[in-house]
Amino acid sequence: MAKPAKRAIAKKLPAKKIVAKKVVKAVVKKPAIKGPSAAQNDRFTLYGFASSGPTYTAALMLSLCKHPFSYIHVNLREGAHKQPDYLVKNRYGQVPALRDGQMVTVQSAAILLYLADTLDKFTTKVPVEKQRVREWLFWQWDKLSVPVFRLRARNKGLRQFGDEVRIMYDTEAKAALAVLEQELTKSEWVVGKKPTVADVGIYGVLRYAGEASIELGHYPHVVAWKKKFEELPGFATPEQLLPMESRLT
Ligand SMILES: N[C@@H](CCC(=O)N[C@@H](CS)C(=O)NCC(=O)O)C(=O)O
Repeated sequence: MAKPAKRAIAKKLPAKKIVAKKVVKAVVKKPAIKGPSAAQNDRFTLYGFASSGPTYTAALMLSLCKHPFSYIHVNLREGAHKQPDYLVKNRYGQVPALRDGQMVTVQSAAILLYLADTLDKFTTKVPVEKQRVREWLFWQWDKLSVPVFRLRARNKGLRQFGDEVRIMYDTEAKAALAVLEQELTKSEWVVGKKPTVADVGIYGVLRYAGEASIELGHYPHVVAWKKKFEELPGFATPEQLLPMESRLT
């Protein structure tokens, strides 16, 4: 009686071994599927300049989306942004520009909207919210970016204008901050309950408020929002994201 039972067990063993091998193979393959593939690594190339706020905005979005990107340093000081090989990428002769495969897209707010759509991150499916996000990005460039970046450029010695103009930009920046402060008393993020590219775009400007001699302490909701934004996974500073030379993935 004992012998046939032993034979039956012996016969089943090889079959069990094959199953076990297959399981091991599947486990080994999993991380390769989840991690960034070579194609993902190669996908985006950002052209920019280390101290450029709009370049930081685009790099920050890629970082928040945890998407690797190559970085090409465009030497603004040597006029590289006005050379034919760069003007083919950005007809406006400015940084940043973002290459996604064969396509190059420019204007940082448009880059944010493009990345939000293509990566399906920092966006919303609610049509009215989607429209609000666009409104805030247009507002940001119209009312916030211009005074903040002009004041910063003056402090850095990159632009010269007198006190009258400085006061005008300062007043404009304060008026814009009052609008944002008011909005953030009603809503946790700029649009709705989750961060969107509206937050990314506005943060990309207010990061430089100090360098523009703009005191954010007068706007407590803006300060709280800024702190919360800096705690988002993938957040990184301009210094962490933008080197002074090109960097390939
Ligand atoms: N609206 C543009 C502004 C870009 C911009 O002002 N870039 C600056 C560097 S921060 C630049 O390239 N300046 C050189 C120039 O305008 O000739 C954007 O958002 O991309």
